[in-house]
Order: sequence, then C-alpha cells, then structure tokens
Amino acid sequence: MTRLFDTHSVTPVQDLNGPWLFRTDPRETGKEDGWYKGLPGAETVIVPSVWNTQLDLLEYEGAAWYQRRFTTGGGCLRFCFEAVMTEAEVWLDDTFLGYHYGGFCQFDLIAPQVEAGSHLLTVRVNNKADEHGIPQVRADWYHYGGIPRGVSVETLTGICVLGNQLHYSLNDALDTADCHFVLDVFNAEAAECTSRLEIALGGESVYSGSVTLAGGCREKITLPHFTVENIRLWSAEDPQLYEIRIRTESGDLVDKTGFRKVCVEGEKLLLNGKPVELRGVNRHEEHPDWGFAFPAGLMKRDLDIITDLGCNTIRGSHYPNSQIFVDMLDARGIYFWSEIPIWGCGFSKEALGDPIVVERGLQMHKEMLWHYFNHPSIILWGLHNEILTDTDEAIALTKTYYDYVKPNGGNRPVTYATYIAEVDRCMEYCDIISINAYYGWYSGDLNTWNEFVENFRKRRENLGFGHKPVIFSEFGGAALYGHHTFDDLRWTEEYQAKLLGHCLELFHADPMVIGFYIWQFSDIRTCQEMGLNRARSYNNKGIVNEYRKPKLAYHKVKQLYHRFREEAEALLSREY
Ligand code: ADA
Repeated sequence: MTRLFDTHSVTPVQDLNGPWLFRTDPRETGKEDGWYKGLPGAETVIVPSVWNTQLDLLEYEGAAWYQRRFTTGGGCLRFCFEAVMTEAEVWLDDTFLGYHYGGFCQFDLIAPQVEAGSHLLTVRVNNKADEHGIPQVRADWYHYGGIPRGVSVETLTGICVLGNQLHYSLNDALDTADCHFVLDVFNAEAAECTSRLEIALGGESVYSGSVTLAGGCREKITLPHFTVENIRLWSAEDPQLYEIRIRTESGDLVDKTGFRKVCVEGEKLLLNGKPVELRGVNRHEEHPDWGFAFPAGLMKRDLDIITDLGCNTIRGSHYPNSQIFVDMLDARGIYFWSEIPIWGCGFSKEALGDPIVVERGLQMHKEMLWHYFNHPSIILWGLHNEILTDTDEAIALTKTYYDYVKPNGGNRPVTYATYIAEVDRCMEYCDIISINAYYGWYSGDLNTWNEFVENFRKRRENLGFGHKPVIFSEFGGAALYGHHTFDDLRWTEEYQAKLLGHCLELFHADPMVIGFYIWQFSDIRTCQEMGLNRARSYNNKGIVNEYRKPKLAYHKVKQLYHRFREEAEALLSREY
C-alpha cells in the first residue's frame, strides 16, 4: 500500500508496480481466447498508469488486459489493488481469483495456497460505463481506464490483521478518549489457528490478547474498550498523529490516526470545540499527463499551492482520493470532504431507483468508510453530488446512504451536494446543507447570487432546517488561461476573478454559511459528451490551469482567503 509510512515491517510485501504487459480488447474476445494464460501482441507499460494518456489510446474506453510474472516463495498470497478503473477481473495463472467493481477504492484478493516459483498475474480492466454504472456515462471528468494506483502482494502465514478501525469518543474536556478497535482478521492456514495479538497506540500498549480462527476464515472482530488519557489533539494548527502498531505472531500492520472532535452545534461546525470556517477548493486527483495515476510528488506540489492559497480544506470531488494524499492532509492539518462518484446529471430518476445502482453506491460507501476511517483529516462524508433530489427515488437513496454512513462514519457530519436547493426534498438526511450553484455563469449574474441566498435562507427556515449550517460546495466560472479583456467578458481571467470574489465576500459575511469550496482548483480534462460548454474538452473553471499555472482568480482568492483566516483568528482569540 502506497502510504506516507511503511505499513509492514514483519509481513513480507512485494511491490508489483513497474513493467506489465498490456493490450486492449475492443472485441472482448480475450476471455474466450484464454489471455490469462498469456497475452498475445502485448506491449510493455508501467503500472500505476492509465491508458488514456497514451497517444494511440487517448479516447479508448472498453476492455484491456494487464499481465505480469512474479516470483514467490509460495504460501498464502494476498493481492492488494489500490484502485482499478472501473471493473477488475483477476486471474492467478489460469485460476480466476475475483472481481471488483468501482474505480476509486482499494480491494484485495486472496489465493490460499500458491506453490513456490514463477506465476502469472492477470487483470482484465473495463472502463466502459455500463447502464447501472457509478459513475454514469456522462460525467464531467474523463473516464480514464487502467491501474492508476499501486499493486502489491503480501505473503500471509498464521493469523494476520488485514485492516483496522480505531473508534473513539472524547470526553467533554477533550483530553480522554474511550476507544476500541475493529479488526479485519484472517487465518492464512488450512487448520484452526491461535495467535497472540498486541496493539500499541502512540507507542503505548493498549491491547494484549489472542485470536483464534478456523482455517481460511476471515472476519471483523471488535476488541474491548480501553481509555487513552492526556490526548494530544489533532487540529489544523497542530496535526498530532498517533501511530497504530498491530502485531500477531506472524504478521503486522502499521497505521496512523489522530484524535479530534468534529460536530455541528447551533449552526456552527466545531473542531475541538472551536468554530471553523471552511475555506476550500474542489480538487480532482487528475493531471493531463497522468490522468488519475497522479504522482505523489505532484500531490505534494498541489498541497503547497493550496496552502499558499490560504485554504484549510479540500473537497475530494468526486471520489475517494489516494490514501497517500489523505495521509499528506493528516500530516499537514488540512480538512477533507470525501465522497463517492455518484455524480449528478448522468443519473436519471430511474437510475437512482435502480437496485444495482443503489447497492453499488452503498458498497462504495462501505469501502470508503472502512478504508479511510482512521484519517483525522476527513471531517465530512459526502453521500452524492447533484442528483435529482426532488424525486422519491433520491429520497430513498439518500436515506439508505445516510442511515449507513451516519452511524458507521466515526462521528463525522454527513452532507451531500445539491444543485436544486430551491426544490430539494432530501435535506432531512444531512447534517450540513451543501449547495452547488453557478449564477453568473450558466444563468443569472452576480446580483442573482444575493437573491438566491436570501430566498434559500427563507426556504431553510420554512423547512424547519434553520439550525442546519450551509456550505457553498461549488460555484465559479470558466476562464481560459491567458485570455484577458478590458470588459467583464465570460471566459476571461478577469471575469472569473470578479465572480469568485463576489461569491466569497457574500458567503463569508453570512452567518448561515460555514464554508465554501470553489469550483475548482485546476482545469481538468472532461469527456466529449459534456458538449460545447467545455472548450478544449476541458472543464476550465480551475483557478490554476491543468499544469497548475495561476490565473488571476488565484491571486484574488489568495488575498481573500488570507484575510478571512486573519479575521477568523482574531475572532477566536477574542472569544476563547
Ligand atoms: C457541477 C459538478 C461539477 C462540474 C460543475 C461544472 O456542479 O458537480 O463536477 O461539472 O458542475 O463545471 O459545471
């Protein structure tokens, strides 16, 4: 697993990144022709990568195969895929190992008894959005296909811990936490096995016991509660992290977490008891040269830019981001909104009611919550984005997701982004109302914004949700990098800066609004289906272009975000 720290020092892990054989399968004959036994006419590519940045495959959507040899000392092997876009079918030699749907979450497949020697690992990938797909065919980003995040294989023996969640609740003084672990445990042996289990948190032993499991059994277990005192709180100003070290007799797992309390109270978002104004950007984990295979070095640079801008938060629009990216946010103290790729306009009413779609989305929420639970930087879970929230189908879907995410999300507020706030019927199922609106771009002008905010304030009261804080989760307009004017013409850098400046001043002055996420950090490639409003087939609403060169709006936002931060600090020092 590609993290900011080593996840194992005992369990043997082999990196499977690097050269793989690759070929497309436009006629989908590969399975029939047994390509998992050997890939005819293949070229060598480097994994992680996506194929839609390759010159000859820029627009290819469909099936493709990846294959590589590796050598093992034998035993029980766990193949870990950090992300495969979008569907993955995996073979080890000619044995089918398993299937995974959904492009942005990690998954693993276990082969219990593998002989020592050389083996063939094959992945058939399909990035063609099907009719029950998440995302749907029409999405405002490019459906890159490939293996954009890392692959590794672990050799497991005896009892192993494959994952963990540290659940906690802090006392009122925020200095003591009542904690317990939930572990994903597995017995790699064919016969029943018992192992000692030791856990240290922040260098202190917090659990010492044993686990017994039947042969080949994998299950989630909940360990007894324990108390941690003298908590070093995680916050944006002082992002204190605790290392988690889990040991069995034959394996280990290392993770990190942080303690902080995030909650909504009386129209405010409180972080460790203090009100926070979210000053953010929406960011796609995307780059024209790399697609979704976003290099970690560039993630760091994006964060340097975003920090320079004065942001304290990022919305991971519109899918779970790489674990290493969220590790960086934990380490730097930047708040994160994490969501799944249920992206608006593509979803008809029928699709929202389609049991396969509902189930796929629920599964994505389960995977996101399981794998990202320990990150202190994640302060908000997003259920979906811009769906038809005025329909019965959307109400049912939102309720299903809220009912799962709220109790299982580690005491975090839950939200979703609506684009029809005037008629939305799902607001019961969120703790914070998040609104996307594009006045001054797709419709209306700057003044429309002021009317809209006033009207929504009344609607919020009338609905009985006057206590729910509001985030403006998207707003903005496109500017072509380098396009300037003397007038307020759309598509110019001047107009974009003016529009964002207007919105930010309006939101910042409004007590109902606790945060704002500009659409968007950088220009991104999008699909042709998005039509003529997407010059260059890019969404050009970035305040930096796709190569991270700043537009005028960048400087405008920077000036405002730094001023807002100073004002917030001055207010806090008076109140606390
Ligand atoms: C929506 C959507 C974004 C983007 C934006 C736009 O709000 O959530 O992904 O498509 O509109 O640029 O129009």
